[in-house]
Order: sequence, then structure tokens, then C-alpha cells
Amino acid sequence: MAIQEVRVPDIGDFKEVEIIEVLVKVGDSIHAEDSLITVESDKASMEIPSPLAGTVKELRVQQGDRVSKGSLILSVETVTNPAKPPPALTPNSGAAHLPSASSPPASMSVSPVAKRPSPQTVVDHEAFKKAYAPPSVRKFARELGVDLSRVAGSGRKQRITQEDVKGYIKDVMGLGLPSKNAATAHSGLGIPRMPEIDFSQWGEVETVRLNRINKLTGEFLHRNWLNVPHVTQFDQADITDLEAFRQALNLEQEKIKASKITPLVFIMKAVVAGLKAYPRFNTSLDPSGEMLIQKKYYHLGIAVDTPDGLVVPIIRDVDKKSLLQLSDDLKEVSTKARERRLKPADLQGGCFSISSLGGIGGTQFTPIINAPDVAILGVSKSSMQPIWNGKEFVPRLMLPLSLSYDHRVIDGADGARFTTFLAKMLEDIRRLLL
Ligand code: CAO
Repeated sequence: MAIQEVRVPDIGDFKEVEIIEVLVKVGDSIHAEDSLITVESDKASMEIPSPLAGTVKELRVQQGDRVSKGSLILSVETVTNPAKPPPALTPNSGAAHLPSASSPPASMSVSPVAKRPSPQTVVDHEAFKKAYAPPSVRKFARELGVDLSRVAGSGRKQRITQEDVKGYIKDVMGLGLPSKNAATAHSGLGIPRMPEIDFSQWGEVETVRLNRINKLTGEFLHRNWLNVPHVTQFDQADITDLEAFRQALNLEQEKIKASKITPLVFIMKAVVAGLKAYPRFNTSLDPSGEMLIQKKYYHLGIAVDTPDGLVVPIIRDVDKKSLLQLSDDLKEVSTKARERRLKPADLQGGCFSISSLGGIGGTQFTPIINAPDVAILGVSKSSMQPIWNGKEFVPRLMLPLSLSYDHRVIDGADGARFTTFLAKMLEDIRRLLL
């Protein structure tokens, strides 16, 4: 480890140019060729990349400063990479730029937007060259097939930023997600954007930044809500007998100091029986909309409420596990989720999800499908209710079920058949053995 200074390299005719953006801060970990600052002359702008990798120790410039060749930008505590000579200047029409490495932010790697090509097929290459954008944004746009000449810039002097490109893609994909792209007054769905409101005019407020899980979950749920035509089927299952069995089982668990079993593991088993009886619930729609992919495995996503937000780890091969094994798995994944120990693989490969709010309360809700699954089961809190048995009202413990399904794949009749089937399984769990 060593502290090394990074200075402005030979930038040709650029002398005493103004820094219009500082792209890093103290403590940032940077790679060689990551952009550090953007400078701008009367004619052009350019990003100045780092010649080395490490951690930013001290920043010696700020926005508005003027720099020339040799000006000190910052100092870096280097890792293994030795200092490299600065990369060569790559002129560009309208704007001269130094090449810089840039990759989409983590959120883009889970976003469907980044994986799908833009629907726009023809790129006007001449106009693309003239667009006012730094190299990292050009590279990003080229990778995604976005014609920069169609993107409105929100940066200084209408410079196009990576956020503008993302906003443009969201608009053309019809996701209707809010973007800073000023080119359109409406989102892709024609939904007017929410106005920016200064709430402090009515009283004291505090602005809190959303954490990464909140942001990713928000984007994911919004995408699914807008892309998938949801229908929610409500039902309730008489779990009086199941509950008597569970209580007896838990007494035995207590004797051997094992942990208690909750109704959720029985529900997981009933869902797997449902997926076997109605295989269309165990499919995913091909993005072309032409084909269904039938899954022959039974991995269930379980929504877990954590202090950082909602996560949905997967419990695999639910069909092959006993109730006690499932109970252990459930404890393990929910503990890992709450202790932030889940790995990306723990969140992938599910077939169908369950969102259980039964331990909290509520009578019913409309869960959002965890696409590419085609359905999700919401479970609310069971309660004693008077049920008419043909002769009299009898007290029965009723469990509310809310099944949201993708109406492109599942018809309403099958939605009702599935919840009726689940209720039947839970009413008499001996049926799960059939
Ligand atoms: N009806 C009545 N009681 C229920 C119940 C139900 N449907 N489900 C659970 N309970 C009881 C349990 O038996 C337990 O009681 P005891 O302590 O007396 O045994 C208590 O409620 C707490 O259960 P739990 O919530 O800790 O355990 P679980 O196995 O039912 O659920 C988990 C585990 C991880 C799913 C849950 O803790 C959780 O995070 N739920 C929230 C999911 C969520 O946020 N969904 C919303 C997503 S947005 O759509």
C-alpha cells in the first residue's frame, strides 16, 4: 500500500479549464480508468480517468476549480496495480473525451431494462456522434442500442447523463417509471408523473435516503405491477384440525427442546400439492409471450420481512422435504435474511412465492406476483369464525388466503380451483399424503 498523487494528464489545448463535475469522493474505492472529474472548455468537455486503482484518500479539487496539465486532483492509497501512464486522448466531434471505464450500477444488473434490447431499431449514427455526452454514457448507450440524439440531457448545458439514458429506456419500454428525462412530459404508459412537492411548507419534515434493498424491491415490484395483469382470488381454509395437530406436535417439539412449527410449513406442502395438480401455476411465460416454460421442480420463494426491507429467499425441493425439515429451512433462510447473510443464489430459481402476514394480522391483501413466477399466495391471520354446517353455526378456525395470478397464463376458473384445492388440503392434511 502506498499513497500516490493523481494529476491532470496532458490534455492538449485545454488550459485553465473548469471542473464541472467531481465524480468521486474521499473513501471511494476506484479502478484504473474510472472517471475522476469532468472538465469543460468553451468548445468541449472531457472526463479525466484515474491511472491507478485504490481508495481515494484526499480530494484536492472541487466543482468550479480551474485546472491545467499537472494540477493535483487527488491522492489515492493504491492496491496492487502499479501506476500506469494516463490513457490517450480520444477526440470526439463537438466534445473531446478521455476514455473511461464504466459499468452499469448494481441496480441495473437486476433490472430487466438492462437485459432487453431497446425497441428502437434504427440509430442515427451521425446524430449520435454529435450528442453532448461523456464517453462512459456513450459506451452505456451503445451497449443498450440507445440513440443518444433522442435523449434529452439533464446535466449542465443539457449534457446527457447515464440517468437520462436509463430514464429514456424506461420511457420507451413503457414501464412508466419516473425519470429525470425531460424529453417527454408523460411516462411510456401516458401516466402523468408525480409532481415534486416541498412538504416542508406545511410542517417539519426529514428526508431519508432509501436503502439498496428498498430501491431494488421498489423497482422490481413496480415493474411486475405494471407488466403483469394481476387478478387476486380470495378464499379461506378451515384449519381447525390442522391447528389441533400442530399444537400437539409443538408440545412434542417443546419436550425435546426443538423449535415450534408454524402453519406456514403446512401451507408450503399444500402449495406444492396444488402445483402438481395444476401445473400451469408452476410455469413462467417466455418473454416473447409465445411459450410457457413448465417447471418440473418445486422451489418456493418465501417473503421475509427484515429491518432492511422485504427479501424473498428460495426454499428448494419442498416436495422432497418433511415438515420438520421445512421448518428448519424456514428458520435458516429467515435468520440469514435478517442478518444480511443471503447470497444472490439464495434468491434465485423459485417457482411460486408465499407471502405470509399471518404472524402479524389482517384479513386479506393483494400480493404482487414475484415475476417470472405466475402466481403468489398471500396468507393472513387465522381467526375463529361461526361457520354454518348445514344445521347450526359452529366455531371453526379459518385461514384467509389471497392468490394473485397472472391472467395471461391462468384463467379465473383455475384461480378459483387452485384456492379451493388449497383449502381442501389444509382442511384435512391427510390428503397431502395421497
Ligand atoms: N394465522 C395465525 N397465526 C399465525 C399465522 C397465521 N396465518 N402464521 C403464523 N402465525 C403465528 C405463528 O404460529 C407464530 O405464533 P407462535 O409464536 O405462537 O408459534 C407467530 O404467528 C409468528 O410466526 P412467524 O411470522 O414468526 O413465523 P412464520 O413461519 O409464520 O413466518 C416468515 C415466517 C419469515 C414468513 C415471517 O416471519 C415473515 O417475515 N413474514 C412477513 C412476510 C412479508 O413481509 N410479506 C409481505 C410481503 S409484500 O407482499
